[in-house]
Amino acid sequence: MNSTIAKSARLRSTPFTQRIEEYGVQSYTVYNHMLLPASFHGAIDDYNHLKENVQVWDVSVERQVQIKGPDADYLTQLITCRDLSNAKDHLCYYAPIVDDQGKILNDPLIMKVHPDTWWVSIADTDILLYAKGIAIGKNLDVEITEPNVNPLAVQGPKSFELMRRVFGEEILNLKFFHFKRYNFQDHQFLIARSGWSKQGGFEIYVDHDEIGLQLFDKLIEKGKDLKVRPGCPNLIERIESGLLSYGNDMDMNDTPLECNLDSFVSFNPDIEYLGKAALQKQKDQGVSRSLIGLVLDLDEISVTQYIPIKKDGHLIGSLRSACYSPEFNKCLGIAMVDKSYQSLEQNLSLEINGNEISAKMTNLPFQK
Ligand code: THG
Repeated sequence: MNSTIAKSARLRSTPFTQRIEEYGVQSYTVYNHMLLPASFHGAIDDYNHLKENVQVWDVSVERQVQIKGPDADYLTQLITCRDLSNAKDHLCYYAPIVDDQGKILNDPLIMKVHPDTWWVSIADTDILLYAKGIAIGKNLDVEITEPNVNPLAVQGPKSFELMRRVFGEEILNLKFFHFKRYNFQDHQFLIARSGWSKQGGFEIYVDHDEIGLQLFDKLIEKGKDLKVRPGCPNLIERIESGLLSYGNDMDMNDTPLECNLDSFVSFNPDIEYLGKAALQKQKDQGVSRSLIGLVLDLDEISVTQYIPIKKDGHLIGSLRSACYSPEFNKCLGIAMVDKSYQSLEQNLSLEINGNEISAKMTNLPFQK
């Protein structure tokens, strides 16, 4: 199939789309109604390059839902099961958003960017609408907007050297999941030591289109000898690293406890959020299924929808993401599997795609 995506204003471009195209983006996916580059030189080439060098990613699709006003603390806590009561104004919090049944609606990073203002850096669902609905229903004094913020991620082992060249020595003091404001062309950008890879790096929250483009060009120019390239989140790298992808590995039929996100679920009696009672009940009873890693005896695999997993004719779960892993020289999968069928490190024969496949279950993240 050689079809392409028909672009329109509804399928939003980003301030960097023109550059991304000049640098030869091969394919896009759609995320938060916006273009997200999906490959530049093919998955394996992009993967190898990311693990050795540095890439600049247009991750404008990581939209910020801004919650501001006197009730901002209350509303932000109400929609997430993570305890934000002591949230610091220089730290990023991975914080699942859940509904009244404790099901995951999104898995953003949340940051308190000013005393009365939060940024919810969302995955691919319309959290602005959810937050507005709750604010209206509860008559809260908040303003909920999507500011013109378009993150650029600088990822890869050489990201530190590249960022040092552009922002100065001081950027190297920024610790993992901390954020701070740094100057470029007399403009202050909020920069976090974060990003959706485990190769090290930063995310720059670009809130000025024109200076943002100059910044993009400067990163490419200063990184020439570091072999910098425009890039994008990489399926293989993120599966090997155990980074979960909302909409792929989990959706609104799953709870954080079923997705091994227990450490981001608060049962502190002083914390109030939607879905807490349902999650407390599930915790007390124990989950009946959970996400687990699969190491598959296959040369290649591609998952574009949940694939049923059967054992002796019984449906025992679904395979949700998978790829061939150069690191493991096998295929790795992330699957939701009934607890009663989970057996670690044993070779099992599973029926996947109608074929009997030898698989080993293993804890996430994958260990070599
Ligand atoms: N950065 C920003 N916004 C985002 C993403 C991001 N929005 C969409 C999506 N990614 C949200 N999901 C994740 C999932 C995992 C992580 C970040 C965002 C992540 N996890 C670390 C890990 O699993 O090791 C750390 C988690 C922790 O210990 O707190 O980085 O990437 N701005």
